[in-house]
Amino acid sequence: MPVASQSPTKAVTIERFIVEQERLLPHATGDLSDILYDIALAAKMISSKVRRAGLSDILGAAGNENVQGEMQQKLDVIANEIMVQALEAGGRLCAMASEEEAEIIPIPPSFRTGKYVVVFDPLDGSSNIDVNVPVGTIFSVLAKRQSAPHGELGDFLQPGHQQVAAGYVIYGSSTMLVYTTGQGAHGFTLDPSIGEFLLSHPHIRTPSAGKFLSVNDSYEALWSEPVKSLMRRYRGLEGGHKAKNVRYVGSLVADFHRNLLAGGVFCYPPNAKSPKGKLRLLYEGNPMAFIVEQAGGAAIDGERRLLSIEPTELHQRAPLYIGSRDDVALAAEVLGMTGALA
Ligand code: P6P
Repeated sequence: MPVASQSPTKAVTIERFIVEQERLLPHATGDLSDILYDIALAAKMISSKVRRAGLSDILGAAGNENVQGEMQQKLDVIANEIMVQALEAGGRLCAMASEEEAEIIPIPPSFRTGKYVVVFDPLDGSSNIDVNVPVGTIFSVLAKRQSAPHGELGDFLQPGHQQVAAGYVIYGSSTMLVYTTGQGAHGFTLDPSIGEFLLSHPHIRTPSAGKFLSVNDSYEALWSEPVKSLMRRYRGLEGGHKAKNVRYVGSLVADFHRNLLAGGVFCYPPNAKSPKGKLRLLYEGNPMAFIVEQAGGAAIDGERRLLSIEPTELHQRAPLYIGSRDDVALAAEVLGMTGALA
């Protein structure tokens, strides 16, 4: 697909890019495009809050716990409200779901409903907020599957390969939005001087083998022997593999984004205390897996392709090995996975 020119005089806004992509799909109605516009607006609003967090006395915990039992940060609550308000009125959704809310979020009766659902983590890595480490927003869009007019839990419990769009925003040294609709993975950088996301990384391709390993090895004593062996191989201590540089921010979006662009593998293995690991499937693993596969990478849970998992719960967790294809293939081999990577 021809990608609009990258010359500075022909800056391509995310809105224009979305329209160009929509034109490639004859059956497209524009509903998905409208959802992506709304998410881009929410991203600008959250970015503005995050950029001023240290100045607006909104740092620190909100004083209550979320459904995950984690102390909610004030920005978690604000980001969640921004996402809900940006999406509920557009008439494109029949429901939403959020890491911050135990149950699905219905569309208020005053608004029309549509044929999609969106599930999101409004501010992933929020424990890093007070120390100015990059955080992010992650989202996944699915087509409604149940027949009822309003969204139901079943509309969300679909395997990740059913996603129609997925993306993330990283609030880092710059604010970037990366998304896919299945036509490649594309990155946009926010120019705060004009308030526009401009195409900066068209058709992202992740290196087949990466130089980075992202894992929290404080859990090493709790890992299985195959996982321990895999990490020794990534570190060049076993099997004659080239040692990778360990880079672990503790913020999925930051670790994933660096590895996506530079090549590498992010691992959150199961451990004796958390047999499914920590990361949530629907709004952390699946959206990242859709993006990485579109960029030529892979994502597994150690037993199967991540996007093939049939979810049974909204907030279910899944182990995650995601990034450069050859690095994930090594994980599949060492962990004894038999199915295809993708
Ligand atoms: P740990 C942040 O809380 C998060 O959900 C992800 O963004 C991050 O990758 C992970 O947890 C870090 O978890 O156990 O290494 O602190």
